[in-house]
Amino acid sequence: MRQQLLLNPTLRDVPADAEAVSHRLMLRAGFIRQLSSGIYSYLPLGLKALRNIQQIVQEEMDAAGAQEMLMPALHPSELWKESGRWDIYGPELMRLEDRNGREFALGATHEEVITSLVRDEIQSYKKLPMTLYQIQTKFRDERRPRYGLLRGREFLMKDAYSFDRSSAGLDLSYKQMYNAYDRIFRRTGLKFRAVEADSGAIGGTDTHEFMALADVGEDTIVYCPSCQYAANLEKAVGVIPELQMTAETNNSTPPEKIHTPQASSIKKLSQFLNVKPQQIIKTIALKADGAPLVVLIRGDYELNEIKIRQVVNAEQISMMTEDEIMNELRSVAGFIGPIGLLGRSGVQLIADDSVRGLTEAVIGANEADFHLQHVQVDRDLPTLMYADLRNVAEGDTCVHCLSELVFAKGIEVGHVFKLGTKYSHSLGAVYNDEAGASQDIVMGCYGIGISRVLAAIVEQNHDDYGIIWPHAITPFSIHLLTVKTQDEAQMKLSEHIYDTLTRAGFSVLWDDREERPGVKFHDADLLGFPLRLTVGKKAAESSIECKERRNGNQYELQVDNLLAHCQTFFN
Ligand code: 9G3
Repeated sequence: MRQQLLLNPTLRDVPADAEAVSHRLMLRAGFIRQLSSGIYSYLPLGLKALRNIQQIVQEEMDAAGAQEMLMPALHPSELWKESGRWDIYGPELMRLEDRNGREFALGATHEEVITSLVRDEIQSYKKLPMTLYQIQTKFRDERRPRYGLLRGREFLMKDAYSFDRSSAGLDLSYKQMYNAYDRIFRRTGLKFRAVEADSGAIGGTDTHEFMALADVGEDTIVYCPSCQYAANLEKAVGVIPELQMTAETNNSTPPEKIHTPQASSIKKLSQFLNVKPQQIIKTIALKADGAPLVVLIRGDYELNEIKIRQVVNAEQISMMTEDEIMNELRSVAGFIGPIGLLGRSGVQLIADDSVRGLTEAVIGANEADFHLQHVQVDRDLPTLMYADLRNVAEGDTCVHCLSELVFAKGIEVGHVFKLGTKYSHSLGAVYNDEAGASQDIVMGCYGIGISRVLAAIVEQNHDDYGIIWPHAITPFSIHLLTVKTQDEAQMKLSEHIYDTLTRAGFSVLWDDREERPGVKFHDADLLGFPLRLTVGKKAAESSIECKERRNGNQYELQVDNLLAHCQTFFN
């Protein structure tokens, strides 16, 4: 491709609201342009990179035995009403009416569509197992689209759905998709980890997220550097390190009330009493589906709402208001404590494991500006119920091998779920088994954010000068620069190189623009193709200059050795 023909508007500066480096670089390098908030056009270079990712996904999906198809983006509301999700999702589900006033949703995901299709088209057990997939535009009206392609309102997703006779069958399909995802992300060159995750609103049991490691990532993952354990913080478990008991523990001292004016936070209390947060027990007043729930946790840990929801089997968890604390607990916000609350009718009290066996602990006295100290949990709170309700924290160790856990930020680029019969049951997708009995089909669903993968790759592959494309994804393999386009020798040699490499199957972008050399070198670094070839003053000696974008290596090369060199460099 000759660059003077290419639509590739590079920029020196980008809008201030482009916070993520991948957003800035893809705008500056002329890969994408924003049409509206969270909605982007892919310019030719952006589309080439996107298509390369898509190609890897298709190859691995097909190799795993999945069949590609394409479903509509316009979904009749009836389907979403049948699954019950029309009312569950709020403004995030984009809705519109057709000319006859019929309601439609713009597809945010396709469980309803695919399950209704399988319901109508598959009846016999002989057709199972089957995995179908598509690569299609999804619409989700995010409240805060941000970071360019990382969180858009219209994005490209590969979504696959598996259909099995039994949960044992689903386990095999799930494993096959999981392994295909591992191959896909390895081929893209992404640094990633598959982590145990929470299935969230979609329901189902097992689920794993594939996280690309990046500081801009909105998820926190926890992994063990020694064994395979890895989980989203939402779900991660860890071993609490043994406390070095500083305070002597004379078991005789009963809980003693102490005046702690305005010490309503852990920090203030810890400073006022000169005790470590590990010795303070936080008492947090919640509402679980409306019912009062009091949770205890050690002062240096944070509550994990998803774990609480699962332990008490509640849908909604919220903080009690100050009034509710006063009226329903007859206590004072910031000074709530378990002693005196226990046994109060209707108040469920549960403690995180971090509270077990604490001695010389400090708790709220259920009175403004007062706390109790010298609390021995086993002595003073003998009937406490315990559960894992906390976010694991730095310093916790691996439950499998006791190595210290590592925390990292991640971008969710893939997500695999075991759905079970949630959709097949609500939509009536059944199959007839050998005995002719009707059985619910067992489903799994598997997503990859194709456009998000593109941005994640840029997040992990750039330097101060621009993008550094992995060979498997780069829009062009070679960037050929002619320093003086008026110089006949340089143009002739450039043409020869372009033809030779193109015929040999390399994708070459030839910068034949009437631009100063500096501009060409700058743009080549910004666009980030793996190998830059420069035809300059040594053209007469059939010598060109090569520069490898990733490691910066620069060297001269005789044109006769160029083809062999490229074959070595790219293989
Ligand atoms: C919606 C809207 C947003 C959504 C969903 C539905 C996320 C929704 C979860 C999934 C589950 C899997 C198939 C591919 C892999 C992920 N956000 N999810 O269901 F209506 Cl507005 O999409 N779907």
